Amino acid sequence: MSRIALITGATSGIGKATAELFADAGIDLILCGRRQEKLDEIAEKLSSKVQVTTLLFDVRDKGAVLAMINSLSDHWKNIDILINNAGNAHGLGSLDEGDPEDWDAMIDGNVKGLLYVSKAVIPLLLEKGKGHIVNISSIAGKQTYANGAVYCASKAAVEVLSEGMRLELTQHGIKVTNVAPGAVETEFSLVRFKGDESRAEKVYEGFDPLQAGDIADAILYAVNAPDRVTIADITILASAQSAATTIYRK
Ligand code: NDP
Ligand code: 8X3
Repeated sequence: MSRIALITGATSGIGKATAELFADAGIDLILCGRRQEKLDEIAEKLSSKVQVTTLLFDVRDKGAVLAMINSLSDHWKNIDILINNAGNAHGLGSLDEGDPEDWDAMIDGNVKGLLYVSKAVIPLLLEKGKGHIVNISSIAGKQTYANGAVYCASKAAVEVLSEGMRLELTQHGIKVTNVAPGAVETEFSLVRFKGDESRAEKVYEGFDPLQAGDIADAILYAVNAPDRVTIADITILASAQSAATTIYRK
């Protein structure tokens, strides 16, 4: 029987690439995001391969998260895999000059949003007595950099939540994988720099950055591991990157 994966942030970047790879692997999909037209486009493309449904919600909206996931039919509630991927950086600035609205977006989305989605899905996995949660953290959750402290803090929280989930859920047959990518060329920098395309492009100039599909490959590897194997932590850097902010550019 095919598995069902719920992927947050499926409209772009890593989430979208994961949806595409999962579809190739025969995994049915619940695609979540805030842009319905993107969800529809991706769902239409992938529905020739697997069953697909979509949920429109902002992960920061606790009520909407719970209502939308609870609105799934019994068939779709039979979730095997949760990919907690939705998130972004907002701004790049010092703590004295940073915009508290950006801090709210990062803490509310990357941390509280991940918690709300997990709270809605974990009971479904517990009922099944098995499942797999993959949390998308970042190298920024392991290494703090100047002007990114709030984003780094939000991802450090994801690292801790992955550990906490593993401690609580292993006994119930639920695996937890933490994935920490380095620089991946997605819409991430465009969002961080509020639509400034030339600033976003500069982030990936002079080296070969990771592509979303590279992270999707690692996620598929983790969810395809045999029952006896838990891939607990995966850190993936671009080959030109030796640390969060150390990148060798030509
Ligand atoms: P993208 O900007 O391409 O994708 C972000 C996704 O998250 C979109 O689908 C967006 O969908 C969704 N999203 C963002 N905020 C919310 C929200 N409040 N509610 C619901 N959905 C939301 O970036 P990436 O693919 O790169 O990012 C995916 C994850 O990977 C993030 O958690 C990011 O922090 C992490 N990451 C990225 C790295 C990189 O260098 N790119 C490196 C390390 C980690 P929509 O706008 O439709 O809601
Ligand atoms: C995204 C990677 O290093 O730009 O999480 O923060 S980084």
